[in-house]
Amino acid sequence: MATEKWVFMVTAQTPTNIAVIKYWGKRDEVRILPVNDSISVTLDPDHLCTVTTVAVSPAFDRDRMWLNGKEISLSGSRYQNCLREIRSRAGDVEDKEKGVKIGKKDWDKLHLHIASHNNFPTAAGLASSAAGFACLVFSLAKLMNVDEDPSHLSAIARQGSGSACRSLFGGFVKWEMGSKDDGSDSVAVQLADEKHWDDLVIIIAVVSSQQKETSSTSGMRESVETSLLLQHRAKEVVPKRILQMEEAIKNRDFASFTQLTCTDSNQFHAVCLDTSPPIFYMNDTSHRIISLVEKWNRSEGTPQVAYTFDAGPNAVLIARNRKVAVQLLQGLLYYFPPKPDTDMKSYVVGDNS
Ligand code: 2P0
Repeated sequence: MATEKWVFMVTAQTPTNIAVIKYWGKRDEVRILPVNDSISVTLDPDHLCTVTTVAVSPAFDRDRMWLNGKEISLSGSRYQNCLREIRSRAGDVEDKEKGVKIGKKDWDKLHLHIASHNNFPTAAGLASSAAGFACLVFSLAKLMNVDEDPSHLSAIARQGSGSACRSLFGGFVKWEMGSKDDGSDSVAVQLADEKHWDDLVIIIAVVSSQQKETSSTSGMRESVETSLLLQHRAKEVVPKRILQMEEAIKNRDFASFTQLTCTDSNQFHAVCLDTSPPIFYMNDTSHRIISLVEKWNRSEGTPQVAYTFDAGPNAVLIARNRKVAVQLLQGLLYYFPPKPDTDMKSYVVGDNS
């Protein structure tokens, strides 16, 4: 390593993902190991995403991170676990022009500066931690020349936030819960790439951009401790649903996809209600959106739109094609006209048509 001052930087952009079969509940809180498999769709990288720049320099005296322009602490175990795992896999990096060579062992002595931005509300149930930790791990892996495939990187991102492991791939992604205590087989795998089903259009109706009252981490802990429905869901329901969803995705079977997606979202929120004390993530507007979509799907005779809600009131609506998406947007704007400050704004994301 040369002694003169230099900085190496990498910038990466990572989209968030939306689960169609939900992760809710951990069997190991430290390693972040789930009680069931989950399946998600990764959004178009140009829409809801995190952009992270990581830099290393001998001029830095400690690891530091800024999130949306504000410095945050890196002392928590989730950040520490990701940094440790990445550093332990770092390779040699050489820049002949700068005359700098960083050897594997040097990474333990060098410090990092990390700047991360979300282009959507943080902690409002739009999976900001998923894009955030996936982007952090991916950009660090590039900076440090980590020679691991995305599934191995996903096991590191998982230790930052469970859902983050699924954002290392595009398209449809399964997070396999794994069975090993060390979590080495709790990884994400791609089921189908982003071109496989590119008729689908995802619309996110932001019902509220406020931070949620119950974080996912504490909410799922309370559900694991108190909800009998969660036990039934994890053991009896999800394993069958995962197989059915894989089949629906493989065959681009929108009717089955919609039935499974909506039912799974509703069961996840039923688990939240079955938790003591109960957790309410959806609000009246969320319920009205569900009724609207259900009525429309029934009136058409075949499903046109799937809905799913995460740990917040915002609706993720998946239209079977662009024509349906246009009709859906018109319906949303008619029934939920935006009002200043309190309104519901609609964003079109994942328009691949
Ligand atoms: C999911 N959610 O599968 C589910 C559905 C919210 C509802 O993954 O504690 O932020 O960091 O592992 O990943 C949100 O949970 O929780 C989540 P941690 P995470 O997308």
